[in-house]
Amino acid sequence: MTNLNTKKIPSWCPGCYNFQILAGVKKVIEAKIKAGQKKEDFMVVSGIGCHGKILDYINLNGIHTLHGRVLPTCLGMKVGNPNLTVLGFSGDGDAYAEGMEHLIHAARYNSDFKYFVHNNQVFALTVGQPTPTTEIGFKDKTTPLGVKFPPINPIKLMLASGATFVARVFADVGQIEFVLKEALKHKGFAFIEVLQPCIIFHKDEGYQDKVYSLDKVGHDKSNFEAAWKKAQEFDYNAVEKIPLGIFYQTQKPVLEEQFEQLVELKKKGIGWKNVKR
Ligand SMILES: Cc1ncc(C[n+]2csc(CCOP(=O)(O)OP(=O)(O)O)c2C)c(N)n1
Repeated sequence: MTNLNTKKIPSWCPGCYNFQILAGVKKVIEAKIKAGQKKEDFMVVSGIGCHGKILDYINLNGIHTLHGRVLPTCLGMKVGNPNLTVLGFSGDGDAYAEGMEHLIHAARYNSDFKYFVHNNQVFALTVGQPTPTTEIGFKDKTTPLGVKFPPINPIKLMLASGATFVARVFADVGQIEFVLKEALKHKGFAFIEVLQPCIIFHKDEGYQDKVYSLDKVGHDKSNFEAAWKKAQEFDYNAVEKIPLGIFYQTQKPVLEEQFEQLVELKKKGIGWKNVKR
């Protein structure tokens, strides 16, 4: 894992689960590069927040974009050069609050890029305010009376929006490796939620003791109804058991294959200069 390192010293808290996500992503990309892909084939987009620093610590091209705007930036990259492997990284604030409208449309458009949401159930960089996936009753200085509204369920939201790859993993190197490898094999938009408990601003919910693998219970990821049922087992509020793995995977037309110009661009290589308009 040497050539993807940067000289930046991580400013994440010691023990932050973001380190696990970073390590898993680097391992997979490093292997792809060893197998012949070029470093220049990859692009990383990150939002604003603790998660967003991932681009500082991984030596690949990319954009540390505006808060909530990871998805349109990824889409722009794919439309500009469909040959790129684009990986987007958001926090739950970035993805489900300010960036929410993009999320629904990203699932609908099915552009061929991969999207990780580091869900720590708080706006961590701004010191722990509640996000749309924070549990009822959570208190902080901005919400002294406690959160009153039920959290959204992003897995259900993505299933309902037509996403073709919907997964949830825990922030563990091995799980990140597994899911990224699968997502890269998938043709289309891949939504990957990562449970990434914030060790400073959110109480420890003991998620690690409550998770189980969908694979091990014979979940059929091609079955939408089964995925919908599994998605309801954890509502980000009361925690009893948390299914992890790929909830749903299907094949639908990919955005880049639906425009003649993009198909041509993909064949010819990089840049609009190659396309007759
Ligand atoms: C347009 C805009 N709105 C709000 C902010 C303030 N802001 C900076 S970081 C942040 C919190 C990010 O939280 P999240 O996306 O959950 O990421 P985390 O820090 O938890 O990884 C916010 C609200 C901003 N920088 N830009």
